[in-house]
Amino acid sequence: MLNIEKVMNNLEKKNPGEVEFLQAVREVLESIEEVYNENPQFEAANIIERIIDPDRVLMFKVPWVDDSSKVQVNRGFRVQFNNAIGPYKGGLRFHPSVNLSILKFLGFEQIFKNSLTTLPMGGAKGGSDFDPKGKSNAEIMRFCQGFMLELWKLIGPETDVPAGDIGVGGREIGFMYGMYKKLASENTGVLTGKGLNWGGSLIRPEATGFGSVYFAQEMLKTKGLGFNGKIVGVSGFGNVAWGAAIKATQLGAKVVTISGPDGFVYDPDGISGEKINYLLELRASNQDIVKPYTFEFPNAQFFQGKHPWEIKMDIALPCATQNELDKQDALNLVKNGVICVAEGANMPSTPEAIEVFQEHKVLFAPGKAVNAGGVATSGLEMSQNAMKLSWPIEEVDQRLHLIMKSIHESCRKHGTEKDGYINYVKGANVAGFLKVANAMLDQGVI
Ligand code: NDP
Ligand code: 2IT
Repeated sequence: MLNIEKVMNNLEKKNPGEVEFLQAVREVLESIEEVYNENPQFEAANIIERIIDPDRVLMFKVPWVDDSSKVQVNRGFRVQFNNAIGPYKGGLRFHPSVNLSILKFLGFEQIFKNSLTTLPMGGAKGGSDFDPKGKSNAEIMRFCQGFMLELWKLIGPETDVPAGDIGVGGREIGFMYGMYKKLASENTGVLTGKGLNWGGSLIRPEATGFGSVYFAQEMLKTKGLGFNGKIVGVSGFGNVAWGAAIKATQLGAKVVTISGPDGFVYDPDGISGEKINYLLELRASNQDIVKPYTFEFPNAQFFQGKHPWEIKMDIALPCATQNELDKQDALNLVKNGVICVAEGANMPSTPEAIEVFQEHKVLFAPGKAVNAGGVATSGLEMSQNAMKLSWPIEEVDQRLHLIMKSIHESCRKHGTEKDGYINYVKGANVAGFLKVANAMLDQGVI
């Protein structure tokens, strides 16, 4: 029988203070307890202890020279968590907050997310505490090259395929790919999110946001609803927020918020058209702020240091970062009649916030299901690279759409409760876990 408290106590002893990692593991254990106990073969093979420890962690130093010729030092990581169902796969995050706890939580979540996509990909994550804010293009290039000088030893198109995450987009992938290619003397799909002229896939930049909205569409359908005419609140103003705003607008919704670490912007006219393009300019400026949006579009209001969740909205899409939506935010959303909360970011809602949504029977789905379209399209990029061809936009979009529908179906199958309410947290964790755990059983103790 699974003794969650015992497992968590041991894990805490081994990983002291790793708050985000412990939070992610507890959520999965609580969801899978029932199915784990029903299948004694999992306990016999000690699947739990084997799945909550990463296969390996690489930590390395990245010295680089800034524009004033000063030598800077950052720390780099790659956490290879589990490769039972395919090569390690997951993004790289460059943000000053990056530490082992955050990368282990993200790598652990990635195991189940990748399992849900239907594609053969294991779970990994990596990154650095390097802060891209205010850095020149040349500094970013030198850092990315220094980072890859260490990382290349551990990765390869059939072993581990990194991609982007916070602070890592097309530009950084380009610099890292260039260095990998030079070191490994091979031109393969070792990173995803590549440029279209050198092996990238159409739709990959939009995929996480588009997929999140496709998933939310399926959630709404279970209530006979859709995006048309709905008010949508988005947080963040990065890659995921941008894609989500485009797709929600295409489906007839009005997106009224974006946010950054400085606060949030409320635009009652809707963030569409040229305003969405402006998000790209804001990100490219390498500044840490969304306030300038209100200088460009004066009908919009800026709320310093606040979260968008106090605004009345039908659909909430948190697309910024972990633990950005707390219990009070959830209570505000519920009070204002929110219908659906779909996590574009990884673990943006705190456990207390999730409880509020579930108690009030709000449609709520976790990042590992909702945002899986990003890594799924990375998987499609790998397939195209392996076949040495590229699919047209319609084909990638159609495959992405089908994958999101299939993930929704898995959540429904494993998460529907007696009263008909779909517990997407449980559904996603159970479906993701079963595939990986069964693969581990098949492959023996390794
Ligand atoms: P970006 O770097 O493009 O954007 C991240 C956004 O979140 C920015 O608006 C950023 O503002 C904000 N942000 C970052 N850290 C914080 C913080 N500590 N407090 C408040 N705001 C913060 O990243 P993505 O859009 O790629 O990633 C957003 C989320 O989606 C992350 O949780 C990521 O793990 C997840 N995700 C990304 C996928 C992808 O394909 N890119 C796939 C699946 C999930 P600023 O940079 O100014 O701090
Ligand atoms: O969190 C994620 O799923 C990502 N950042 C995307 C990973 C990937 O390999 O495309």
